[in-house]
Amino acid sequence: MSKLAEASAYSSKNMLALEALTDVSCQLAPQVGVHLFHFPLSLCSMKVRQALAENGVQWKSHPILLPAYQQYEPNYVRINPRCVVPTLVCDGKVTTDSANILHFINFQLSTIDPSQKPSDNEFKVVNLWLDKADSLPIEAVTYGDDRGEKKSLIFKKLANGGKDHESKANLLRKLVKRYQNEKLLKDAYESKLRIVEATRGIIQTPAHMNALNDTIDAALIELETQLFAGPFNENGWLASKNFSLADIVWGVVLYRLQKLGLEPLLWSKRTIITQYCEKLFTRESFKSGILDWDNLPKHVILPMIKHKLFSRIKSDN
Ligand SMILES: N[C@@H](CCC(=O)N[C@@H](CS)C(=O)NCC(=O)O)C(=O)O
Repeated sequence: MSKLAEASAYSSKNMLALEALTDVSCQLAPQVGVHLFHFPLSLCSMKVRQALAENGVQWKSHPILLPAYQQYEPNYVRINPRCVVPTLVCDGKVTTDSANILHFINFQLSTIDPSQKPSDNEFKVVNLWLDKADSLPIEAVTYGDDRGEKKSLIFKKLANGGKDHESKANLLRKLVKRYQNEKLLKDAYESKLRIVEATRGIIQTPAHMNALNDTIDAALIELETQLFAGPFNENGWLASKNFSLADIVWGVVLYRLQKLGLEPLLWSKRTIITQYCEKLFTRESFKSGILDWDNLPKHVILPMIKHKLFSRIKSDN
């Protein structure tokens, strides 16, 4: 089984995605203050919103409506050529890739007392757990795994056998043609098309999905072992005595797996993971960064419906 099938398309193991940007000037981005381009229910956006809350950073919200494919609009792609959310902009400078953004927030923007953060030594372990979470193939599981019996409605709709990825691929092919004379856009759409097609291939191949389930299973066994052996068992967190970025990313991953109805299959017998979830999900920053965004507000829903209708009419022409 190829690495591609087992890891996220954005994992450094895959080398499929365009390189992440770190603090790169962009004329099209807002020039003053901290801005986040994100989608309320996106996993990577959740991580970044919680990190902003944890680190006491004030920010302005720019919703990018994924179901309306706003992540492919030229003016957004000129800011984030990966055609994904989240994107962080700080005084006109762009940082992309959620893992990269988390580091940027933690080391460049944080306003909290360093004594409340992991020590330098602990940070090595934090990074290890960040990498493990980042390489999990959560997108394919979200769209392709229909084992969860108590899956929430919104995720039931997403698991449609890869149809969503087929629509995205069709749109991206049109965009590659339309913008063939603007190199940045053409390269961005081509790269995203390769990722979407690879992900669709995985979702639609049962053997790949089985391998992927095994990857998730193995990761949860490792998580359980670390919770027993590491700082969590002494009233600390996953990788360190103090709360860290590793807890943010694993909290979000576990929350997504729970929403997919996979908890009974994956960790109902691993009580230490349930205890860890309870501790994670009751943290204030989890509430403000994730739970408060769970119900899409009207100002997000209405433009999304309008955009869907409008773009359907446009693409029918
Ligand atoms: N971790 C990568 C991946 C981000 C990612 O996959 N974002 C998803 C939402 S969680 C997205 O924007 N999907 C839209 C699409 O693929 O069309 C990054 O931050 O660049």
